[in-house]
Amino acid sequence: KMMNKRIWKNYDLEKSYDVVIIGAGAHGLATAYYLTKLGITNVAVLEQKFIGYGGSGRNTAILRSNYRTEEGIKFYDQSLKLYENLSGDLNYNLMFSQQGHFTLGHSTAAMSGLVTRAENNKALGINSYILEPSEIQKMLPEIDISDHPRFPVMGALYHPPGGIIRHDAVVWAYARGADKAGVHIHQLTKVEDILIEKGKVAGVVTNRGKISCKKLISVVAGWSSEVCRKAGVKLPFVTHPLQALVTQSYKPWLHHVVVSGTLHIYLSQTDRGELVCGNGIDTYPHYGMRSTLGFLESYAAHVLELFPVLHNVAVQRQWAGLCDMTPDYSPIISSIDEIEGFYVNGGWGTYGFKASPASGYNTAQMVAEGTPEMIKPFRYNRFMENRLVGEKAAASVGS
Ligand code: PYC
Repeated sequence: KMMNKRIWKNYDLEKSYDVVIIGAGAHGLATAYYLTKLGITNVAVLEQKFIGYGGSGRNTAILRSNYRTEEGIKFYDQSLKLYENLSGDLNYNLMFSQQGHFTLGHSTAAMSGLVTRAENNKALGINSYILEPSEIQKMLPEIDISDHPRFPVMGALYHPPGGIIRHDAVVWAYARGADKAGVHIHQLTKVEDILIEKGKVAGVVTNRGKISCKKLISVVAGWSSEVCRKAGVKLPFVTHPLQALVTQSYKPWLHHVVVSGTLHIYLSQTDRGELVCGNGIDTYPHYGMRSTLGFLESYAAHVLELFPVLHNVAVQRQWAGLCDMTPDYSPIISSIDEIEGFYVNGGWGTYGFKASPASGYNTAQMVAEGTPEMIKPFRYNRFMENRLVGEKAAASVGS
């Protein structure tokens, strides 16, 4: 029964669905949307809070595909291409600005990592190349390119198709698309237990009642180990908060995304003029979502080394989100051999938002038709079989 009118509807909980997705962030909603494209519409998406409450609403909206491994590059390339057409597909203006993305290098070791990425990117058709400091200066006039900072800029990996998008709109648009095709999105619906009978998924117990299903997908960045624990599955996720901040609005000044792995910072400017800024994960694992003075101080100290011109900007808001990290800095997108019908999509670290379309697309394929080639490298058993997909050098500020 429909209870009110929004761009997605509220429904009573059905007793049974063909597929239940835990987590209504961009990945979960994209999975639901792409399932409907494959003809599977009897789907529920369960969300403990509200849609986009987790990482999808807390990230810094950066998109790029300049990864290091072949597996990562191909996957994020597919994601970026899906993003390029997403406003049209979902009929929703997502304000995707492909303004170009800099990863700065401040040491010979960092430059050698960036050169490897540039070469690997080029070999796979990704537009990404090395810039000299003088070329960087032309595109980022306010950057301090001198030898005065502790870590002078030695060069950059430049990736023209990278950019930023309106992250909330991505969540809303996928929610609307899935809803229109018949998916039930249940907010304030927390999964308390996972029911397994004779090695097969039988359903979930929620705070609103029990649901039977034969296929269950965990898509809960940050909370993956908690959800997997309910199914008795132990995977190598470790959860760290990642903090970010936004300044007041300033006239357009920064026209590209800038990342420095060495300084653990990144920044971009929104269409409204705010600077959106973040740095590395909290160094020890925890589930706290309060942002700290320590983060603010550390961000300010580091960003001023690059852009002294920012010494007077006013910070408006700061926050934290949860990242579940795997040992090789690549995700797990996998069926689980021990439990028929159970699928896990997690371990997105600090690089999950940009993966949302490809993550949803491939997860839907996996559930409907079997694991596509694109995501076979991301199966969970790679950790037992020594087939890691080492993306640490491309995780930007993930370490
Ligand atoms: O992987 O591009 C990235 C990123 C940006 C901010 C956090 N991670």
